[in-house]
Amino acid sequence: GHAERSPYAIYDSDPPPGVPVLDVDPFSVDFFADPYPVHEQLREAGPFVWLSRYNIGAVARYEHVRDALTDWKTFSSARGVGMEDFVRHGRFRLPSLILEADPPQHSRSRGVLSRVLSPPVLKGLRDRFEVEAEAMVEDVVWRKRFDGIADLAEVFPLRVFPDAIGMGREGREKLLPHADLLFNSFGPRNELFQAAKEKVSFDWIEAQGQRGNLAPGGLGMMIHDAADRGEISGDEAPILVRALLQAGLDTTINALGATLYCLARFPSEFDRLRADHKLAKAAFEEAIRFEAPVQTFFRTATCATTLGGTPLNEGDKVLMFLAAANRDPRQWDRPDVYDIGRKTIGHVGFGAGIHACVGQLLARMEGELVLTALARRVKRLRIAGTVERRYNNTLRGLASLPLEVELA
Ligand code: HEM
Ligand code: OVM
Repeated sequence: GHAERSPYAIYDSDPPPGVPVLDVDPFSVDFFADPYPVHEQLREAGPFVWLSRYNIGAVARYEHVRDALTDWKTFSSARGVGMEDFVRHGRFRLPSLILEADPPQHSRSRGVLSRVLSPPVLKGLRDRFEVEAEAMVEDVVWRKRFDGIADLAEVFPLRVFPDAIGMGREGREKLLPHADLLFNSFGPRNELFQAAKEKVSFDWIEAQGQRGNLAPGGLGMMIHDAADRGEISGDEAPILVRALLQAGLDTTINALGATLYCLARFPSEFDRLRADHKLAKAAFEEAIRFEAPVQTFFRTATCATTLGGTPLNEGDKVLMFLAAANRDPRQWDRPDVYDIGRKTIGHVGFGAGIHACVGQLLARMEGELVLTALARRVKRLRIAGTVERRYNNTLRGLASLPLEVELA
């Protein structure tokens, strides 16, 4: 029968005629525990589906996720990339000047952040990151048993990323709770969101972007330097620093965790990596396709249009299942196999189009360095305990991954 509405639903529109209606909650813990059967249901029901719990349309096939991602004129980010519509529901925080912006604002912000995260800048960080990756892997593998998340996936980005930004030492433990809240805020205001909200205050993260709280030479100060050159205004700089702090830590932690989890579950792929350390980048990239640490984002239609053949009205929100697109059998051979030899090009784990992750080179550098260090020191990797998942409305990742290693 027709489907109960979520207590957190904020829309009351009816589905466009003829669209398949699904009574699934893609923001529930049951779903997060095993999203894959539902992803398949979403893809197979049709090119465009209606989520009756939230009264929102969604796309889960590769083609249509990509269509929405790459048509920013029609599918705007400026009304928020979460479930809430900034126009109807207000703003949950000062909006991001990059993630939650359209051109021309987006183009200016993006120009600055792409230079701050460009290959020559990353080259300057690489040696430091490499030393830390090797030291950290050395530290952890001699123990033989460790937690792939708490002892490795979290430790490395926390050690290198806040330093690279140039933030102070104090309060770094607040970065992950803030990211947890922000990524929860893209979903409904459910229990996950409420629990995350109790842990943090917004003033702190905004203050971290101020010039006075940033070290010279860091990525944060480079954003202020761009303001001094007139590329952005002085008020915009701290909000762009905030973007890096909010987007750059939890994502890479979950991506590293995903790669370890994949390599532990697919030992043949770990053997391939050990045989050829040059596959470290591929192992990381395939884990991002396979696990999609960022699972979903929304867009808002700017005009009457169609998506997957379904008519939409101006102002309609659409949910894009990046994770389901990354395993769409219409696009990928053996999509549910983690294969570090496959061509991952075109996956949407970093998004696509003008909003495609501006930090992806930094993320990949972190992944490459940690996995290369691991491939050098470890001969075998296996799961040695209960794997625990961490639940978030947008991020997919583990809370605990007990590992046992044999040294090389
Ligand atoms: C955008 C994923 C790491 C900063 C995005 C988007 C995705 C994503 C899917 C697209 C958002 C959209 O289309 O609305 C990831 C994943 C990461 C990662 C999976 C790790 C493996 C990073 C890092 C940084 C960063 C390390 C910063 C240093 C950003 C920013 C945007 C973005 C600022 C907004 C770009 C724009 O709107 O033009 N990311 N990200 N991300 N990412 Fe990442
Ligand atoms: C931002 C921002 C925050 C979180 C994630 C993100 C994935 C961007 O404030 O711009 O991209």
